[in-house]
Amino acid sequence: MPDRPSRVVRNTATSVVTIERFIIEQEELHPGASGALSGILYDLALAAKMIANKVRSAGLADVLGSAGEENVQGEVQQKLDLIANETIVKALDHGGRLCGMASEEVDELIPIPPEFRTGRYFLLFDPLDGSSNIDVNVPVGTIFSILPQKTAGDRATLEDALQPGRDQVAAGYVIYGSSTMLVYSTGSGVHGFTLDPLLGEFLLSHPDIRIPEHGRYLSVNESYEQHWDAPVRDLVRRYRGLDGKRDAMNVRYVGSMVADFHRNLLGGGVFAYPANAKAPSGKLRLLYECNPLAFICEQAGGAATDGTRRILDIVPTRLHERTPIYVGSKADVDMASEMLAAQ
Ligand code: P6P
Repeated sequence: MPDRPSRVVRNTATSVVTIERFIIEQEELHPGASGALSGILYDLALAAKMIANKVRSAGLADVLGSAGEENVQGEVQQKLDLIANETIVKALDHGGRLCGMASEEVDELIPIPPEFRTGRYFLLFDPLDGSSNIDVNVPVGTIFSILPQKTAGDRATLEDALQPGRDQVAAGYVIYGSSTMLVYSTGSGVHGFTLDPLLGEFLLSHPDIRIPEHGRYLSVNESYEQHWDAPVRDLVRRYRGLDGKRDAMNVRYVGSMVADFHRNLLGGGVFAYPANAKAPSGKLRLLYECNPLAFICEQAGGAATDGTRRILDIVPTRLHERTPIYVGSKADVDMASEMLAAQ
């Protein structure tokens, strides 16, 4: 058996590496890998390209505006939400690698059709996060989380979905911004790929992303200030340098979690969506928004808390449950834990 490389060596300045090549190289570092996880990642990359095409032409193809229906979140579904949801389901339901899926847009578990083989992974996703921004051309994103199946049957049950985030085997997101990027981790660092629209290929552009220990940016919606508890207000004042205890952070908030998170991942910062009197559990969903981004952030050297617990240690009880979240540069998230734990 030829010696297996312990890591892949390349000149990141000149090497052209497609996401497919990268996935294969990563799989080769795990001798026992079956290739199923690689197959899921390939299919997610395909779905991302298809969604990117729709998002890019949204202003032209009359897919703007709401579909007039309400999803489980009680939000008016955007047409692109539905298209993105269907794209992911159809790209992944027949590969024989999943035992089931769950989506922000669907109340219940999404079963694998009876005519298809199943596998031992469970996929959760937010097909188009920030979709309320679509009509005004603010970047939106897709977020995904992959869990190992826990139950013995060939189809998932709710128990397979309700696992703490620390059990994820992979997580990632796609940001449909000035360029389309796919960022993911399988537990061996965080890697970013930029879509070359002419080639139709995701190319490795950001190998081994690390988030700075101290952040420049604060992403929080301060219009909720009057609804926050006093410790949260004190924390945000601290982040903004208003109590003289630290340098002021630059406030950057576009109202699209993937866009705000991505900027902070690359430049350093903290994204905060605290609980407030109108949303006592916060707004963002644990399973398919907070867990995957917390996994990515920790893999990049950052941290994520709900104020008192590590996000990845929260044991879910409901598919669409929400949680407060402070995620980003470790020193800044630790500050949140220190100031809020006392509350
Ligand atoms: P608010 C978009 O609707 C979303 O789910 C996230 O992408 C975003 O960070 C958040 O809600 C914005 O919420 O209350 O500040 O408008």
